[in-house]
Amino acid sequence: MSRLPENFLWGGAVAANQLEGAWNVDGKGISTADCMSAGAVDKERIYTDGIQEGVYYPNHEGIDFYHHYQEDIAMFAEMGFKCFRTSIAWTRIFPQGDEKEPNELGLQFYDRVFDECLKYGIEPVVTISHYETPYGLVKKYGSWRSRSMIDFYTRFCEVIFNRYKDKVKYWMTFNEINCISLHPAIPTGIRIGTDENFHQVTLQAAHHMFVASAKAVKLGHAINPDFKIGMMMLYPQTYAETCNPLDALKQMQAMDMQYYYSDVQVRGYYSSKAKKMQQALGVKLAAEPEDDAILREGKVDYIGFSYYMSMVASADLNKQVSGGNMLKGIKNPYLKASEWGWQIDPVGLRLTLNNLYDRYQLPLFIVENGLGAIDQIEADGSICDDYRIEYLREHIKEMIKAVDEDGVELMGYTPWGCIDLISAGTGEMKKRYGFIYVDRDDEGHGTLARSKKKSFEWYKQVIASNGEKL
Ligand code: BGP
Repeated sequence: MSRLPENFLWGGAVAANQLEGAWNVDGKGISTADCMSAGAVDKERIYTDGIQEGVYYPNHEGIDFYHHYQEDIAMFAEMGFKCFRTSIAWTRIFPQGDEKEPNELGLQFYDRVFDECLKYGIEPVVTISHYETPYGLVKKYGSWRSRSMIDFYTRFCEVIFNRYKDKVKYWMTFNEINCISLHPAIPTGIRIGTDENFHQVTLQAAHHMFVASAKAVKLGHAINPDFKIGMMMLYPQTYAETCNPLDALKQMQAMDMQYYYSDVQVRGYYSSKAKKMQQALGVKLAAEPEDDAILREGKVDYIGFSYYMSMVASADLNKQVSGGNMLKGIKNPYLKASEWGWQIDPVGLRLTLNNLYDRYQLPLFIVENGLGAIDQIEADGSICDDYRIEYLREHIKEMIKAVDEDGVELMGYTPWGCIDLISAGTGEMKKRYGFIYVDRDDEGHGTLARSKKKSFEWYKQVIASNGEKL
């Protein structure tokens, strides 16, 4: 007897910009992700102003999923995937972002991808905007700084909802929407000047994204009432460093900043606390009178989230550090960390599921989880990634407890990077998450051949047993 629902959506997750490659093929325009350089000396990537000669952009080739999707989806099917989370590259559909009519060749690519999934009974789960924005919109309008983005985004949604309404049921409006407050350039291309109030810029952009997301939800439901349209956030489970009430207060405030994003999308309004936070940060939102109604009418159907690690909050400001896609911070003496310093915390996933479900009472979907690691290829070509299996096994155990013992409503689980791809934070290939190895290195060399890691067979039995054989 399985402790998870029978229709539980096991699968894997990727994002268009990190694996498709073919960055300028079939009419595709340039996106912000196409302007992300490889990791520099400090390993953080740099967002360049357009594409510059002599700079290496790993996203340009990705793992060439654009031409390998059939082979890759066949391998997902072999593992028994029930769903596959990917995103639609906005610039395949609207190359500059503000065209009136979409690019038919771009639309056809996703027809092929979704048809291939459906052929195996794999349900596509689509992130509408995953860490990329058409560069044309950045240049011309300043990206999400501008309210005009709402119309470009909803037009994009209208086109893809209509086109794929019989193929795709599960959608998410923005990947890790709360990350705009950590690294705005990656998803939006927004650079914030030293003379600007960082929060004014990011929370104003977020307001535009909230309105756009809410409009998309309403529009999607009108096009197909069966659509399930969710939000997606990065969830940094955070502990107080000690039982000092001041540490507890810091912990609460750290989470308030994250809930700022989910509250609006789930509840459909800014809470009184959110408004106080705006004031305290010196933020004055420019909004239109209709925005309140739009937010109210566009509440999401479920909450998707990514979970990789947990954090520690301290009242001692000297201890707080954060940077890039990596949420570096205070060391938790009870936890081990990945090679990239991400603190591994399976119980934190159970807490996360409880926190979110208690707060919102909406179905949850773990749409990213996993261990980025350097894989060694043995002489016989095999890859024995026991560390990855252990990471996933321990997280799945806690996930099952949250469902079985705590009563959390959970739709599915899609580990990140089910096939090796470009790291969003560092641009590296060597930071791998996949069950499927891709022969490609950080300089872009390799045959792109796919092969199974040990975790491939392991995950296959996990799915076949609905989480009982771990
Ligand atoms: C999330 C992103 C993904 C993915 C993942 C792993 O923040 O939604 O796009 O990349 O993190 O991060 P990284 O690639 O930096 O290891």
